[in-house]
Amino acid sequence: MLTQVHLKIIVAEKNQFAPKFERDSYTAEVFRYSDPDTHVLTLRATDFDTEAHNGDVSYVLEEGDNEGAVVLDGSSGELRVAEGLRKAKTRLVLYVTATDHGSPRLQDRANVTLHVRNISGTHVTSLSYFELVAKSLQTLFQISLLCRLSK
Ligand SMILES: [Ca+2]
Repeated sequence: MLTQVHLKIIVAEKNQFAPKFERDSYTAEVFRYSDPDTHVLTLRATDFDTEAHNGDVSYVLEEGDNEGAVVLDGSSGELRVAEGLRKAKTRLVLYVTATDHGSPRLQDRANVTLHVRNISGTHVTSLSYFELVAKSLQTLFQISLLCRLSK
């Protein structure tokens, strides 16, 4: 008696490349009283595998002094403000991983240093040092001119 068996063999590409973050470390400043869900920065890792699972990347906030200050979107890598930011330390160091979906899974790690400011300083940081000095001198000149005129 002869039995016929059909086998289906799926050949998958090997997971050759680990995801690689654009940088080993990221730095960002964030205003302590930002609204929850405010964008902080987006982490990106590139994986050169062309097959879907091997090249798909997920992001995880692994450890660090997070204190619930930020949340990380696992698919997009976007870091956003969370409720805990208002009570966080002024400097937080977080560790994130980018892991592909291949077998075995490969990953990369990066750190994020967050400086939590108590004052919204966008108007200050948009000026250079020399612009700030020039504006300060201009203000002092105007004050001294007003003082002389009022005498
Ligand atoms: Ca890969």
